[in-house]
Amino acid sequence: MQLPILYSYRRCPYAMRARMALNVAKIDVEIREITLRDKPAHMLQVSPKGTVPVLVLPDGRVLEQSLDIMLWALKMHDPKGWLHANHPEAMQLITSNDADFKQTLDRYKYPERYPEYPQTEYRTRGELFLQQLENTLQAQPYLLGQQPCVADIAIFPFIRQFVAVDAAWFSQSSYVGLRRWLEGWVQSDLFASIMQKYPVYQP
Ligand SMILES: N[C@@H](CCC(=O)N[C@@H](CS)C(=O)NCC(=O)O)C(=O)O
Repeated sequence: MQLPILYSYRRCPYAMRARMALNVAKIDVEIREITLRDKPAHMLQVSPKGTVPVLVLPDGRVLEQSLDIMLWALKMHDPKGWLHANHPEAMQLITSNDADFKQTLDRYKYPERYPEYPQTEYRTRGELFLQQLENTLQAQPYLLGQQPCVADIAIFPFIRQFVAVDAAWFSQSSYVGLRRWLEGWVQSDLFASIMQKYPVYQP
């Protein structure tokens, strides 16, 4: 049986969330680990924009946005009810993450590329989103309530990256709920299973 092909990059947060949804939905895929500086010709042929993840289905359909891959996988099979939470609210949070927060994250990670402000300014801007999540996570274990949902999975890889810029700062910060939530995901079996290493795909 021909498996869907997932072009992926292990450390990419978008690819992480796609791999997590596919894993939970129990959809087997052929993972093709790429390097960003030398993308396979087939990947660029089916998805010329050149970002990962890209999912190529056996019938030729191509999903080239991580969120589309997540939603496609979970609509096929959602054993943990990740789509059952308040969908518009989940999508709103993901949009905030993917737009404003991701832009700030890039600046905080690479301040030398954005010298108009010091790095601390980018951290302060990112903290607007951290504080929003913290307010929620002080009152409940997950972003939309008592159970994890698609928003937790879609957002946590980006928070993980933000925190990794200055782990000492985060460990001493007042984000108690956020720390517990992040730690839970980072230590989860799910995360361990999608972070296993693959050799770079050789066509
Ligand atoms: N909107 C896309 C963004 C994906 C994305 O930007 N991925 C990065 C890696 S984290 C990428 O492939 N960048 C292309 C490059 O650096 O050449 C999605 O959600 O899938």
